Amino acid sequence: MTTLPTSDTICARATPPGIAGLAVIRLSGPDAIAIADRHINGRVSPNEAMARTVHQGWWMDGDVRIDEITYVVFTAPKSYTGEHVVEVSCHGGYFVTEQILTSLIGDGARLAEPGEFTKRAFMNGKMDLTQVEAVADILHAESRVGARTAAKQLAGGFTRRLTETREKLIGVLGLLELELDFSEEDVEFVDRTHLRNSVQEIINASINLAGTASSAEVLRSGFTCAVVGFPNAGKSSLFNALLSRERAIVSDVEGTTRDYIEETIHLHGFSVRLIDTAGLRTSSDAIEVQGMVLTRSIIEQANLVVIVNDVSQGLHASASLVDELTRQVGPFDAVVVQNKSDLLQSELSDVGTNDLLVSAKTGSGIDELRDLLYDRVKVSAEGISDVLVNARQAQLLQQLVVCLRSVITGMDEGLSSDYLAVDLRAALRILGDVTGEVWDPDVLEHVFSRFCIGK
Ligand SMILES: Nc1nc2c(ncn2[C@@H]2O[C@H](COP(=O)(O)OP(=O)(O)O)[C@@H](O)[C@H]2O)c(=O)[nH]1
Ligand SMILES: [Mg+2]
Repeated sequence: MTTLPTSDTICARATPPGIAGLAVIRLSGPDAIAIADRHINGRVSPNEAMARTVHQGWWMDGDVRIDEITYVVFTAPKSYTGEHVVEVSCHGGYFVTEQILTSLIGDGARLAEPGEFTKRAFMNGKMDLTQVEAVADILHAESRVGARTAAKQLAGGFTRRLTETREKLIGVLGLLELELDFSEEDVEFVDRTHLRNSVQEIINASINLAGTASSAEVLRSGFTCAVVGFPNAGKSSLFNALLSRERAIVSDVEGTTRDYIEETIHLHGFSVRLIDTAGLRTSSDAIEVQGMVLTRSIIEQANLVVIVNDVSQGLHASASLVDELTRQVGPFDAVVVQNKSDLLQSELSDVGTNDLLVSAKTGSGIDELRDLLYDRVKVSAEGISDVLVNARQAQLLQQLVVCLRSVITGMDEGLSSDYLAVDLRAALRILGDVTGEVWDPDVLEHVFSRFCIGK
């Protein structure tokens, strides 16, 4: 792998600023231990401290005691970054951490850029790009399942799969190259059916994996559910009922919700972004019209649309709205919720088993609606085991499939092994792009843009 020399020593607060029990400050680079040594006064100094054990001491600024701390020294290459690292735990709070950082900078350390510790870990071969991406996913995970899956990926789940694929491809390439060595004799001693099957297996696995990208996005960013309907259907009331608090204004004045309101609820470890939208109707009010335009774009981006129907107006009172929206934004995944069931004088004769009768006012049917949402989120996250495929990886997997399909077509057309080898080598290069073996500065910048300072 190409590495960049990292001659300087970086420092940052690894925990968020503010009042807290503890804060952690990280120092990484060739001078990390020497710099820490100048400021830590304890029974054991950082220079003498046994690596990866906790020591106690005082952080000093000249003769002034700044804070009582504990610290751990990690000597290169056995550290997160692969360099000398010192991690200092001090008391949380703005001023202590600020003074410690100031003394580090005064001694020649530089404040780290976002993600710079992890970037050094990547450059020093401590992790591949899929693991770097897993770190970002762990930091941002919007669901318990997402965090767990990202942890599996950090542990090398994706790396192992890619290594297996690479080994298979190298095996196929090796056989073809063997054939090339004997090309004079015009023999084809490699069993083409076997090769074809091996390549096809990789194609199938890559298609499946690339196909999990949208599920992974749900685990990474949460499931988006838009609450949509005619004015006064009870959208804001239903939104509040799902949140279990009065968040949106409820009123029988049509057009009350003009903007959209967003809140997150948690369903058994999944987070669901609920969006209460402006009611859809013909209006001449400019702000209300803008709200309706927004609603349409929200529908386009939502994983699920909950159509709130005022059942007192009839079971199918919102059918025209669904038709109109489908015409405007194309097909979308929706469930119809029959609200205001408390207003029904008698049982509805034509109520179907799929009709969800609720009352945002009395709370009846709300638990069933939550269960339904949970089922939908669960389904949308299916197929995920140990990898959270992101857009960058999905795109590369698709390119891999194109290359390998061309190998299969070549075999079917009876192309000679040197032609097939060209596509196989291209496929291997793509695998290298996934793991970041060959990296592009723009790709790295994109990957690290999701990191915070101190990671
Ligand atoms: N009886 C009854 N009234 C409801 C129910 N849900 C909402 N409402 C009433 O319907 C009116 C419009 O509610 P709101 O939530 O603002 O509707 P939105 O315009 O769709 O957001 C208000 O007067 C609510 O009190 C319900 O389940 N039962
Ligand atoms: Mg409303």
